[in-house]
Parts: sequence; structure tokens; C-alpha cells
Amino acid sequence: MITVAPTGAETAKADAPTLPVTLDELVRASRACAEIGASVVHVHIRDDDARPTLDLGRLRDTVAALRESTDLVVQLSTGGAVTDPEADRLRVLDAQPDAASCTMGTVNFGADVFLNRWEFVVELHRRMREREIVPEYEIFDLGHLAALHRLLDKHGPPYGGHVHCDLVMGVPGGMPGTVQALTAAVQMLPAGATFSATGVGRTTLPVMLASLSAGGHLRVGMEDTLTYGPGEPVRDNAQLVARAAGLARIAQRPPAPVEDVRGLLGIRDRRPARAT
Ligand code: KMH
Ligand code: ZN
Repeated sequence: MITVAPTGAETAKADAPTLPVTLDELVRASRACAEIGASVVHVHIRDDDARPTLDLGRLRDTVAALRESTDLVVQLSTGGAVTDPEADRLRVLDAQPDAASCTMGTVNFGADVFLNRWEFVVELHRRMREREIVPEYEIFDLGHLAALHRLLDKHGPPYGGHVHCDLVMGVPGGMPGTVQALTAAVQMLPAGATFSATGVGRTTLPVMLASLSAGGHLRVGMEDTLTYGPGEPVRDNAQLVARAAGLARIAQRPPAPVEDVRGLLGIRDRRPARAT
């Protein structure tokens, strides 16, 4: 499974001119990535000034547009930007995405703090189950996996019954993007859980190769990676998906078709009927 995270909330358009920030740019980027092997899109949106927003109307329009023009699993970020308040982050679920992120604890995020209080995490998990939205548990540190065990023990399985985690590695303040950290994280996963992994910045390639070797799935995209190689800015999201798909094929683990991914994750099909 390849997830593309095309935009994120922490990069300014001025610093990465090909970052998709309008709805049209996001849809075009998502379509291009779907064509070359992505099956899930992890979505952050921007306002008219390209600043991160959690505006519910825009989120609804985004979900509808992506569903209309792709078969991708539409996963909205409930992480938002480091400055977003909890109430706005919970409201994201009212846009009725297929899936949403659920970060399993607080982590230092460069000079900022990405705050995820226990009660807030429980509320996200509970509301997602109520709304039949599949969570992706975001793991920035090993302690987040201990929190995930606690969550599942105390509050039961997520909607769909399957547990899927995304290891977000190499954030300054979180676990490093190393083989050793990935191996430790995989050993702590709940029984039967699947995982994807992404390494931010220069940890992108080591984490991708380690995840492929360890039986994991991949997340790539300009949310996490803005440099393709030393001194070479990323051209666009499709370039990152193409590299991931190529390495996955070399590892003899080719990109999974989107219908298989929907089945694996237990996604409720909300796609509109399309004229054939
Ligand atoms: N922007 C980060 C602070 C998520 O999408 O759930 C949080 C983040 C995680 O990107
Ligand atoms: Zn995100």
C-alpha cells in the first residue's frame, strides 16, 4: 500500500512552489499519484492564502472532489497544524472521510509541540468508530505504541476491526528514522496490525527501504520530503510516488490495487455511483 501525503500543514507554498494547495492542484496531484500506484491520500488543506485550515466546508468539498475524481481512500488529517485547537481537529470528522489520522500522543515537533492529550485521543478514536471512519494511528515515538495498546485495551477496536499504524520517523523530537527504531516499533505493534512508514527529510530513503524489508507499507509525499536527493528539490508528489513504486517492485512487493487496500483496511464504500 502506498499512501501519498501531498501537502501537509507545515510547509509554506513560497518554500515549495509545486506544493498542491488549491483544491484543483490537490485533485490533479492525487490523480497523478493514483495512476502510478498510490491507494490512499492523506489530506491537509489550505485557505485562499495557502495557509493551513480546518474549515469544515472546504474539507467537505475536498472529500467530495477526491471521491468524484479518484478511487483513492480519502484520509483526512486530524493532526492539522501544530497550532490547531482540539475542537477544530475533532470537527474534521464531520466531513465524513473514509479514514482519518489519529496521533497517539504528544511529541516535540522541531521548536513546536504537537499536543495530543490522552482524553483527546480517546475522543477521536470513539468518534471515528461512531461515524464508521477508519483510523490510521500515527506513531511518532515508541511510547505512542504503548498508548495504542492502552487505547485498544480500554476502548476496544476501531471501526472495521483492523488496526493500521503509520510510523512517522525522523521528526526532530520524535523517534529517529533508523532501521533500529523501525525494528523496535514493529516489535511493539498490536497483534495483527499492519503498518506503513515514512521518514521525514533525509530519513526518507532509509525508512522506505527498511519498511519494505520489514513487510511494511509506504507513505511518501511533500508533507514529509521536499528534497529528492542532495541539493535537488522534489519536482512534485508523483516523483516521490514513482520512486516508492519502483523500489516496491524491486523488492517484489508491487503497489497494491486500491480495491485490495479498501478491503484490507475495512473501508466503508462511500463513493458515488459513476456513469460508465
Ligand atoms: N502537521 C503535524 C503537526 C497528522 O496529519 O495527523 C501533524 C500531522 C499529523 O501532520
Ligand atoms: Zn499529516
